[in-house]
Amino acid sequence: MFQWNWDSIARECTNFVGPAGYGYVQVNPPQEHIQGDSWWTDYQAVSYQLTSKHGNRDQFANMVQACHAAGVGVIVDTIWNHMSGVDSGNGYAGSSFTKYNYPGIYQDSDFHACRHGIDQWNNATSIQTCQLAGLADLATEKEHVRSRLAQYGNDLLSLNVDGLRIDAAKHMAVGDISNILSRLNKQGKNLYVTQEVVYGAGQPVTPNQYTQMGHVQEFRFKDALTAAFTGSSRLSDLQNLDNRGWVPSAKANVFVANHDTERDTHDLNYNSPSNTYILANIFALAHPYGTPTVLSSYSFSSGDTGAPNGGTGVCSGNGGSNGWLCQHRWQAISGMVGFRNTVGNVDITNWTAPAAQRIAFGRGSLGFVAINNEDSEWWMKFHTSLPDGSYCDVISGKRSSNGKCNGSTITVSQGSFTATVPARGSIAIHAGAKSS
Ligand code: LM2
Ligand code: CA
Repeated sequence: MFQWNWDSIARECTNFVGPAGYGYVQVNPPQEHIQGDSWWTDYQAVSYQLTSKHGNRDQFANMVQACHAAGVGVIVDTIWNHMSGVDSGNGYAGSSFTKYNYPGIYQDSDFHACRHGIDQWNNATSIQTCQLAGLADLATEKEHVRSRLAQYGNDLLSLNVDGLRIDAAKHMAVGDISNILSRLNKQGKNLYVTQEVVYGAGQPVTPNQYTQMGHVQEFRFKDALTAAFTGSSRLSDLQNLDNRGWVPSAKANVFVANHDTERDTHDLNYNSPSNTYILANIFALAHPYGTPTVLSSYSFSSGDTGAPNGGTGVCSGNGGSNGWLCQHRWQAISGMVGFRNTVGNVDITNWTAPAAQRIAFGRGSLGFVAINNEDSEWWMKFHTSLPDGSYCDVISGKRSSNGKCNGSTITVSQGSFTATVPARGSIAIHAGAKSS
């Protein structure tokens, strides 16, 4: 829920996120940050007070409670690698600081001696002890720094958060992250951890090195989807994703876009032509590889532009309003969340790919999806293990409370069905959305 403030996330958990079946919301960094309107001020930590442009400590705690009441866990974007990158100033809550001195928290000796940007991407020491985007790099091997970061993590846990996204994990040694995590008072909680380790060809710090601490964001999944949906590689080659040297499926956190990649013109985002962004999200939710994250964000003309509507997220129906996109509500995406929850971790069955940009596959007797990334309709007889019966296509609509589909209905008979998959479109049916 990129740049949504705490009060609006609390409402959206109740109104949509919980009922749609999402497991978690991921929220932006809640700690005090430098002043300024851009979204990225969040990533320049100034103190660990939970006062930020997204709300205060009480609002944060209330959001966690509201999301829990809706059956949704809260994952917090957590910055352990660095503090700010500006010479001096006052933070959002008023704390004064200089780049290497945060009174009462850190002093100069708590930062790495490398005081310039990362300049050797073939050298782990440079990647992990020099400055990412010029941000003062914490000496995460030091006792004081580790204990202070753990104190921050424990404060979040005391407010009942369910997971952490570890920002810039690649820029911290594995041993530093595992040490800090070992200090957290989980009290029996199965804390979800997802680590941002951007794969870089030939680099010495790799995503696979981080799997012992939790999930790792597998950026190669996003790269493969971008290539396939833009036509520079074949969609039909994406059946088996577990034999490519990526992090093992059970450790992979995957996505089509995150808040960084949606600002990169080489990647897919809501402006991508020919419905490719939606089709790629359908693929990510349909394919068993990894644990998918759906980005919900806002439209922007400049990459720096901060949230619309003062950070209060608003959606209506299956879409967004006031500048918010509300991707999590889009029919195809929320429909596929139901699909994912129904099919669980059942393997792919009945894979068929009659053309490079046309694929269809089942998930055993629980679901079936077809994706047509061509500019013409695709009519076909599909073989499926779904039991005979009528199913709501969850891409074009949903199952209403009266049991009828408000989109198209697909009837399976004796292990097959015929359907027309729209140009640059998709159909998906599952056992949790039968029509009566
Ligand atoms: C991340 N993951 O590792 C975040 O996902 C990403 O959004 C963060 O960068 C980055 N790491 C640091 O946490 C963003 C943004 C940068 C921005 C930083 C810090 O993409 O552009 O850098 O947050 O706010 C900005 C300026 C940059 C300047 C820097 C330091 O854009 O020009 O560098 O602040 O003042 C001198
Ligand atoms: Ca570092």
